[in-house]
Amino acid sequence: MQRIFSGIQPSGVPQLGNYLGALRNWVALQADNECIYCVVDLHAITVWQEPAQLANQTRELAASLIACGIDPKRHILFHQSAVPAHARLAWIFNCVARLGWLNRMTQFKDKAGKDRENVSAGLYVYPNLMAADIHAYHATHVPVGDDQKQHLELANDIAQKFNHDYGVEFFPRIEPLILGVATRVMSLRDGTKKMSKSDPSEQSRINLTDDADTIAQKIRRAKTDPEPLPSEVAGLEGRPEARNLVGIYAALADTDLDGALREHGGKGFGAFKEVLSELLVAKLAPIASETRRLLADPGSVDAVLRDGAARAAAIADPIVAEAERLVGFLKA
Ligand code: AQP
Repeated sequence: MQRIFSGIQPSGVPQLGNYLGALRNWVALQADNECIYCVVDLHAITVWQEPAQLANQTRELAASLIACGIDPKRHILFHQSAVPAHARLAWIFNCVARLGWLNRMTQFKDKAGKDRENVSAGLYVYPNLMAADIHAYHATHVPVGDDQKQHLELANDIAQKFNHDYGVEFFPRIEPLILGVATRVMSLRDGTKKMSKSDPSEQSRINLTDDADTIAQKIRRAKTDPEPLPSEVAGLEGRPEARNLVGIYAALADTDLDGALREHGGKGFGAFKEVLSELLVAKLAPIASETRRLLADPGSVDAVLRDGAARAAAIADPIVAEAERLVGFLKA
């Protein structure tokens, strides 16, 4: 049994990339592992979140996760701000990580863009908090989308430096689990840009709460090129939008790019988009309706999170207390 940890930000409604790159794998990993899944609200406020909405988004995301198949009874589901161990260890890691390491983080560069001077300091040290999230549980395996690979390498560097500086073997190495065909789902409007819940364009993504008509309309309007689909994967070269739609289809149909093209190669996008919409609706509509059902009783979702936080703290508190002792903090 491996201990798995992963998180998702309540920075909006979860989107198809979150589902295919992460959530679907989170669900599958529950069969053979001890899983700890976290709605990372501390991470979310690294960019502005309306206070009136953040609590709702946290609850709604938790409901979506349960609707996707996360089992909060057999595993742990909680929100990050309810377990102070994350912030305590993150501070220690802020003092272990080197500025040069953070300067290389491509997600910071992408998110800060040209406005570097004006983004929060939190956005810059985001990877240190992410390292703390994982190491606070001595988790060894972390299922994520492709975009988080660099942050996990940094989490290993931080653990290694901590162990070296304090002369211990305290934090274990972690392994990223980047699973499936759609490890990087791209925007429906621009095949070179990652699909994101915070993209200002609603048309760029499929939300896990979208109804059938909205899904069909977004897929119909998705950017494509005029050529029909190729019959072989090599024919997707230089066609990022086509590759993205075929990748989404393959992931949902439990096949690979070859399999999808064997089935649909030669078709025009009109016909292929129809098949893809039907598959999306079949897979996502049950998640949306279960999310709505759970949210009809918000108190019960909050109770799940409270219970998860107590169980998460019971694991993380002694580990973080030991890290603090190793650092030399007085434990009176
Ligand atoms: N487009 C994507 N394709 C595959 N995986 C993705 N993930 C996110 N987008 C894609 C994976 O989803 C998990 C949770 O992500 P997150 O909410 O913690 O942060 P993010 O990666 O920054 O996701 P978003 O949707 O782009 O959020 P915003 O817009 O708030 O920044 C992670 O495992 C991630 O890899």
